[in-house]
Amino acid sequence: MNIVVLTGAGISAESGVPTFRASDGLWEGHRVEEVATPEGFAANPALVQEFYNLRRAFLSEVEPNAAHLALAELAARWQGDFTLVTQNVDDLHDRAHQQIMPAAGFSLIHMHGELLKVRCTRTGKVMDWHSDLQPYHPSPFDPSGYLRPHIVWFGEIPLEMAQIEKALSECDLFLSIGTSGNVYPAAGFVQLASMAGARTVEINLEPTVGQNLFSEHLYGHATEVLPPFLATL
Ligand code: BV8
Repeated sequence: MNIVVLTGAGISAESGVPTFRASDGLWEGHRVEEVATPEGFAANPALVQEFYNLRRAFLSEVEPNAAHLALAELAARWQGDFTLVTQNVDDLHDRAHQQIMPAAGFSLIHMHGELLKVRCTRTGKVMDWHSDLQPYHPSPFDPSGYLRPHIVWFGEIPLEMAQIEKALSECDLFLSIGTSGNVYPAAGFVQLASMAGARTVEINLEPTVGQNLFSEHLYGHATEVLPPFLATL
């Protein structure tokens, strides 16, 4: 039995990490185009680096919640392949699976990158990074390169797509947890899982735009509805 789980900002909401699509369409006070696109970074690197510096620093103030931990408990006892794909750039899943070790066959994929990693603009090399980046932060990998957040911006290609698509083509169960289903290609994963014949479940605070693509639905706060549901698996 192979499972693919897709998570979004909603699974981190109860840890205190703001979700993205607040009603005013702004993202922590900024328009997405300004702070989450290569063009925005080129136009105003100081604004974009500061936007990510603040979010990177905030991680030290938050902890994994019961939903992250329930997924870690499932991964510890899961017999088949368990692919956890997150759109989130926080490290809350990583910390949950460090607290509760997963069984073999587990993979955690950050398809939109990670706040605690940076990338050289010339060599593409990635390294762990926990402090601030300056607007034009010299790269240790190449004198003509700079360090940018290791984040997939709009218009950029998400990470590990081949691995994700392979897992979806072989999965028996697909859970989508805490995502509004606005952003592609993640929002299309449920269709790939369905084509593979998987059981698909939408688990979210409220129905999403893609609700009809799922065979089952479970609505409520992730920390309340996820642990009892995962216990049935
Ligand atoms: C790509 C990193 C080509 C940045 C992010 C027109 C139509 C369709 C598509 C497009 C289009 N124009 C452009 C596109 C493509 C574009 C896209 O989809 N745009 C959308 C906005 C229309 N996509 C891209 O550009 C992607 N790249 O397409 O490349 C390609 C594709 C495939 C193969 C080859 C080439 C790149 C997208 C990545 C952008 N980067 N993040 C950063 O984080 O700083 S996306 C960003 O949104 C975050 O990663 C976030 O995770 C993601 C999705 O948001 P959600 O996680 O869903 O968060 P949201 O706030 O929206 O929803 C939270 C949900 O939780 C809500 O439903 C809420 O009800 C629920 N909730 C809240 N509290 C709780 C809860 N649920 C449970 N419990 C709770 N307590």
